[in-house]
Amino acid sequence: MRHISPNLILATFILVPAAIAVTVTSTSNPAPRATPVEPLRATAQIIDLSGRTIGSAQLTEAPGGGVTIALAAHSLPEGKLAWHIHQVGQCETSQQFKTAGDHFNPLNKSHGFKHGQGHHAGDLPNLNVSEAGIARTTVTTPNITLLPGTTTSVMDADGSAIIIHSKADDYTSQPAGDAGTRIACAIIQPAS
Ligand SMILES: [Cu+2]
Repeated sequence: MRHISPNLILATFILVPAAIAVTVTSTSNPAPRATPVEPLRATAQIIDLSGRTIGSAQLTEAPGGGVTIALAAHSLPEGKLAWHIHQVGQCETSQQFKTAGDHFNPLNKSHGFKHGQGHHAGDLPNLNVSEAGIARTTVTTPNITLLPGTTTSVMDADGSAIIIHSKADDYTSQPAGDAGTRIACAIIQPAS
């Protein structure tokens, strides 16, 4: 007959309930997990020079940085058109959208993807507008953020706007790519 140490028996009684207690504790109180964070979002309603809504853009902070802009608009002239993020969140039809200011350029670069000292944070690749006047695009620009308090944030004190122009951006001419007049405007606002 094997001799069982009284100490081992005692240890079993003490340690087993302790192990159960630990298990119960860890189940009811799981290790802290990263709280699922909703990506930052913004929205922008696009108006033309008569003040009529012709589309919208949805902006979403991209997981790897930057902002994805999904734009859909109609009643635009066919062809390639410039569009940019401009400095100020104002779309005044009576001012031909000029109060939206220049291109969003917090890093003081030159304009244009083809410029040696380019490009503005607000620069975007030209929009393709169909024969029916419809533009639909989704682009991710690494050059801006929706995170307030960041240098390249379009959600700054005076806001920002998306402007669509009457001509294509040549990606080199200063200060705005020889892109013609401003034909549509959208104030970027936090999505509710
Ligand atoms: Cu512009």
